[in-house]
Amino acid sequence: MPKITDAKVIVTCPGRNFVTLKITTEDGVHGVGDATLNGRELAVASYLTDHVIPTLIGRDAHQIEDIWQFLYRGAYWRRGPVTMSAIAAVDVALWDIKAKLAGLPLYQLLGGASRSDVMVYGHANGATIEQTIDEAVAYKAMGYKAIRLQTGVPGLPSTYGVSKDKLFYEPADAALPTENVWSTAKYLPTVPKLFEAARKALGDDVHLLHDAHHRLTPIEAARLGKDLEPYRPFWLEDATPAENQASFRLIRQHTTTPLAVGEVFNSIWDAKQLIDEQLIDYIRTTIVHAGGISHLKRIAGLAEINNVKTGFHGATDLSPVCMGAALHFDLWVPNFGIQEYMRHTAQTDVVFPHAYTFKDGALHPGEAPGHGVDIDEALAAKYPYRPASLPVNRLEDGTLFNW
Ligand code: GCO
Ligand code: MG
Repeated sequence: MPKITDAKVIVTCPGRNFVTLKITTEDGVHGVGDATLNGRELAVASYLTDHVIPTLIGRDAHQIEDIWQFLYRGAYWRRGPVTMSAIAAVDVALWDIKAKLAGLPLYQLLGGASRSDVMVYGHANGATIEQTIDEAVAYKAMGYKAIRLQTGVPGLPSTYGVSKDKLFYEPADAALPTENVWSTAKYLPTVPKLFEAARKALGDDVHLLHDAHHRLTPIEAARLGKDLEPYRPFWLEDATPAENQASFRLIRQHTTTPLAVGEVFNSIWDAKQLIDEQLIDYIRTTIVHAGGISHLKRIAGLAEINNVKTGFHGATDLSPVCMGAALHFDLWVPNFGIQEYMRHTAQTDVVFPHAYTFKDGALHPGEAPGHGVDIDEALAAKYPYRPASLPVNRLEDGTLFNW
């Protein structure tokens, strides 16, 4: 058996913080898993170092399922983003090892390729509708077949999704949370205007997406969904906070705009009602925050029998390790929908050498054995952890709201 002899957590900040678990077997084969939880990185690092790693040493690296069950059931305290990110890191590192030992790219172990490559969506954004459309035109010229549109809201000093840098978006912008201001009344009329302008400029042969980032009530989300229908959006994301899954019944009754939810979910239980009742069209759970490949297989299976497709979260705060693992999953999963792709900075890309490549609006995970992503430890050590927090959001009268 390939016995686990070493495991360690590497925290690095090549432009932003990433937490990586590296597991090594007695034959010297190693696997890596992403454990990054934006704004709460050190909590997962400690969970792994203090509570998980000591239990891994000496185990058979091939027993992925048994180790997953041990970490999930064995903790007694089930679920939660910290626990599930830690479990995901172990799970992905072990799948990486198994595929390397088999001499196969990971997607072959999952069941082989179901498609030639993985359609991704990029992020066009700007302070005004005109700037956002210019960006979207540039994305189309880069070959993207699907583009997310976010724009500044007149009367609000800053808005979720509008970045300082092009190609990257980094909301964790200060050591302590910065404060944003929000007005749903100002936002709601802006988005249909953005989509109208986008269809005019981009035509019909491109998918357009939008993220409401948990800011609407169900009836407001229903209104927005209806208003966007003439422009045939690919999806409206996180229309309303999803702790109360039944909220989506109301949205569903009123609009045919497809709905996507799940980047903050960490287990199948967060999505069960949404999927069972076919209240959503795309499930956005990630490999890193929802228990790894082993658990996402279960979520995707439930989704498949309910006509829900995958549309995994792929923001810059998920490391290239997560992206690599997600791409193998996407290439295999029968009910694939789309993959989010926010590019990493060049600095991040060199710390995490990777086999995946972008071409014609799609990514391919490559043919390297394992998931094809590694970490350059010497380079990683040059970028020490820097505290960074996600912003908070207040209404114009000061009431704390959803960011
Ligand atoms: C997305 C997400 C991100 C999150 C970020 C938080 O759709 O990509 O909403 O932009 O805000 O991942 O850490
Ligand atoms: Mg989102």
